[in-house]
Amino acid sequence: MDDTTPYIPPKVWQWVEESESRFASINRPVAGSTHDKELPVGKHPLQLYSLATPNGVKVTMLLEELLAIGRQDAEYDAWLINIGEGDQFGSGFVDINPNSKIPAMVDHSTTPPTRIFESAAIMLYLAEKYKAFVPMDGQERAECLSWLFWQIGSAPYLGGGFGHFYAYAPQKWEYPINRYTMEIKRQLDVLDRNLASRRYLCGDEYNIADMAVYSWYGQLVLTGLYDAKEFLDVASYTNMVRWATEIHERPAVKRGRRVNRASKSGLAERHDASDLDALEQRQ
Ligand SMILES: N[C@@H](CCC(=O)N[C@@H](CS)C(=O)NCC(=O)O)C(=O)O
Repeated sequence: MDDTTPYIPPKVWQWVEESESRFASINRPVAGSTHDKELPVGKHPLQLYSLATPNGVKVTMLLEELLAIGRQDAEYDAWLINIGEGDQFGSGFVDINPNSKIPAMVDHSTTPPTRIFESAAIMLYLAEKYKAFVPMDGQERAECLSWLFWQIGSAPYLGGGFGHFYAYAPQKWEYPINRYTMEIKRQLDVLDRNLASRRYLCGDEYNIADMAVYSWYGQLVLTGLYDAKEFLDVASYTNMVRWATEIHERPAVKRGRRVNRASKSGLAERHDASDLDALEQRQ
């Protein structure tokens, strides 16, 4: 790309395979599978196919929280889907998520098995199945679903917008960085103002909305997602930092963050609670 020549869009867009972007090997303008690959199935009814990105971590956080409150029937197998290698385009994965994105889950306790894709749909499915971490009626439920859906609508501006142009794009372009920074700082302010008078997003109870929002915005302010803590002046969102820190330190959240993480501090695959126990003991 020559930055000095203004881009004039052609009449009809044509796909020219990128070479510069770090996502060049996975970006495509069409859906569907690229290769045949069956998904493995483990011993538990719940089979998760995912990766420890913020969208993946939300679900493993919830599963670990369910286990922590004694729901042993929430035991699960978590299989690694390496999106950098194109695993999301394998035929077995596309069968359970035609949108080719992690996370996706299959519940084999139903006949036929139930497939669920989209992280918030998976969270709601699990929270309703186990009747935990979601208010079942009234204003509390409306508030929880509002913040849960807020996360799904807002995070693409953070990941696909701000994160992409600030951290991943081949060059730093001022126009998109300004545009998305403006929006992300507005979103952080939305959260910070809400948390000024509430312990959790919906009030006194921790629920799936906190888990979903923490996985993106909590990790942004605490762990340096996109290495943008200073640029975004995250420390100024004091209520956010207080809320995120409390969630970050929960034992189940620490466990959830380690699942489907192919590094020394994590587990590429998880098939039993003892897998995480062993990892925790080693560190
Ligand atoms: N709205 C979806 C977004 C899922 C998503 O964007 N997943 C990313 C990883 S964080 C992915 O699988 N990307 C692979 C690709 O785009 O090919 C959800 O909440 O589940």
